[in-house]
Amino acid sequence: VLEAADQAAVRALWLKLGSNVGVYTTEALERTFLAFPSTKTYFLHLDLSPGSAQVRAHGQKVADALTLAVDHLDDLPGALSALRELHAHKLRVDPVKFKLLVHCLLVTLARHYPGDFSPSLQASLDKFLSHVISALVPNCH
Ligand code: ZNH
Repeated sequence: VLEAADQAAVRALWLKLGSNVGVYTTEALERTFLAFPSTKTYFLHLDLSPGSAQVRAHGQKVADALTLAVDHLDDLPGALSALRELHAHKLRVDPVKFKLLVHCLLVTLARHYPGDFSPSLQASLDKFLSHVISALVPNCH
């Protein structure tokens, strides 16, 4: 479980992001597809062109899952168990790909919140997102 100071930092940032979490996860997805094209293979059934409404809709779903995680920092594996099943068994996403998306999300947030993005906020967010990955990927360590 995330330490109290990390939890507080993540909750405070999430409050600040407000209803824009979906905007940033969408930008993170677009960056992931550009920087790591192998991640696109999971989304061949979607329109991946810049500004695509389908990518935005998917970005919002990922955002909602992250917000759910922020609301359940004491039990991420429980909160994300259905999504873990989905990604492991149905979508069969390579565990490595989660780190690529998380990397792009950190870059996106650093770009939009440069004043907030201290080394310690980066560290807290990185821990939070590592916990999310651990909850989503069976045996990822
Ligand atoms: Zn994922 C889907 C979340 C990562 C791939 N996802 C999904 C969803 C969600 C999510 C919420 C929706 C579900 C339903 O609908 O039910 N993811 C998520 C998160 C993360 C992720 C939170 C991290 C952090 N994914 C991921 C990755 C990949 C993926 C990395 C690859 C690369 N997903 C996916 C797919 C899908 C999903 C393919 C399906 C889509 C459609 O629409 O089809």
